[in-house]
Amino acid sequence: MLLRIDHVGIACHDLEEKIRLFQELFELEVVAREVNEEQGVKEAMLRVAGDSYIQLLEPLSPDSPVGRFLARRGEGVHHVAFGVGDVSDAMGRIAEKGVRLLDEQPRHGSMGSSIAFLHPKDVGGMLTELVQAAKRK
Ligand code: V0V
Ligand code: CO
Repeated sequence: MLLRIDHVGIACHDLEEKIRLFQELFELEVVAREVNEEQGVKEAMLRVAGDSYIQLLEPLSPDSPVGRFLARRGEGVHHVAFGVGDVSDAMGRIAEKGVRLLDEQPRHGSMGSSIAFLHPKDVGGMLTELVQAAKRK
């Protein structure tokens, strides 16, 4: 069902500062940036290799998933995202196993992807995202 680790999402207070840190430490390049109002984040994707990325996330407000996470736990790993071929199919198969889906429908994600989240309490404490990449043109 899973094709790869698509990205690891890192919550931070200052996106520009953390972009500089990851560029400097690991010589990564920013390949996309986006403000995603629905998810309450400003984010940047830094390519590690192939289709795997570090996603840096700054909250748009304290009352958002990443804002609440920062207040409670501070900066650090926020979620792990797995690449799947068909996100709706994967959501159905995982929900059948009793895992709570945080999204009823796939939503818009970074770089034109379709995404859905699984409840961390049902995945060993790991907030999990499923990602169907946009079709290449
Ligand atoms: C909360 N919990 C976490 C967690 N956030 N555990 C692991 N990792 C996290 N990131 C724990 C929390 O400590 C509680 O445990 C429990 O889950 C329930 O939390 P809650 O009180 O309901 O906290 P909320 O209201 O902040 O909601 C948490 C969830 C929320 C996960 C339900 O953050 C959510 O819906 N997230 C999905 C959307 C999202 O995260 N978007 C931002 C990334 P205790 O204390 O009860 O033990 S956007 C993105 O990745 C994009 C756009 C992309 O990839 O393209
Ligand atoms: Co993500």
